[in-house]
Amino acid sequence: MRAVSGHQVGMGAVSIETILDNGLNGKILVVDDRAASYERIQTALRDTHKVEIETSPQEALFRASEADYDLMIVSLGFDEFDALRLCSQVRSLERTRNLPLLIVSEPEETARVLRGLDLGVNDYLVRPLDKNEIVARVATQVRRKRYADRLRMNVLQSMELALTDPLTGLHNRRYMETHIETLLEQAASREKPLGVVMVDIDFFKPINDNYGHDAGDEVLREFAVRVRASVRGIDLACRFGGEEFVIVMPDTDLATAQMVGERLRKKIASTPFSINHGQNQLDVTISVGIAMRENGDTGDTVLKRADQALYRAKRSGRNRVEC
Ligand code: GH3
Ligand code: MG
Ligand code: MG
Ligand code: MG
Repeated sequence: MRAVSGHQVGMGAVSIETILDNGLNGKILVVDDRAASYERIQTALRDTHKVEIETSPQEALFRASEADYDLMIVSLGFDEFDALRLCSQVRSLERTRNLPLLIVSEPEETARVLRGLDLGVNDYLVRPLDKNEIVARVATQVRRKRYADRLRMNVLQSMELALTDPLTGLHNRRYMETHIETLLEQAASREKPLGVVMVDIDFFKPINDNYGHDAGDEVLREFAVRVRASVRGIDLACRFGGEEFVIVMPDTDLATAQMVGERLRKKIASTPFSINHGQNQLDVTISVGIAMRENGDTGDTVLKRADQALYRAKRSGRNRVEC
């Protein structure tokens, strides 16, 4: 079987609220191998949706997992293929499990329709197909899909917000405290080193006192930018408290952790911070304490040793790295 390229209808200028609420302009994949059948569906939907046709169920599954469709319409009348198998595959794949499914059946196929509904098919149409019914049922599914997507997005966003520090965009302490336990377990089971780098800005309170709280915030934001530029993707950088930051570095030995700490210290001390929207330049330094994972460590114990090293860095004059 050969894939037939779909007819596509331009979306035009439509407001997002219109798109969300009227169930129009859906991206729809029709899976059917008989031209007379899919052409009828295509004709009914072509003015209000972007319709693509696919004659091969295997291809359809592939396409649905690659692109974000709003609906898949599957005809039960496939000659050589169990269309319900396609439906159950769509439901079992991670990438497609939320894709709405609408099946098209013959009047005598009630048993298969019921099986389809059991498999998680969302709705069905019975031949002969009525144009208005196609349009109405498709709109319902497209609308539902968009509400579900929006809901999922909101949930993800609020989870993200609860774990992010709003000032710097770094992870917050809560995120770090749960995540460090996982990283420690992984490091222990793989017998790999793990470094914890704790950083505190030196004499930060005078910055607030002399230049104002907003200037202090600017320093914190710029500091986070420099931290991000200094760590790898697998490192976990977080704002631990007011002007205190922690970087957890998996697969990192002491020499490397010291190098990272030293590089960050230099990066802060060597380039002044711009505050009050560029009006003033401020020299800032940091003190850094490093601890390495030991057997039996919890997040608390390794963070405590990093904090003690940080305290030594402060005591011995600041703007330095201790471990
Ligand atoms: P040290 O070198 O010993 O670390 O001295 P320090 O002044 O940096 O330490 P201290 O702990 O006395 O002061 C930290 C200050 O950080 C006090 C607090 O008001 C300020 N701070 C905490 N969170 C924020 C914030 O979100 N924004 C600003 N602007 N200041 C903050
Ligand atoms: Mg302090
Ligand atoms: Mg400080
Ligand atoms: Mg502090």
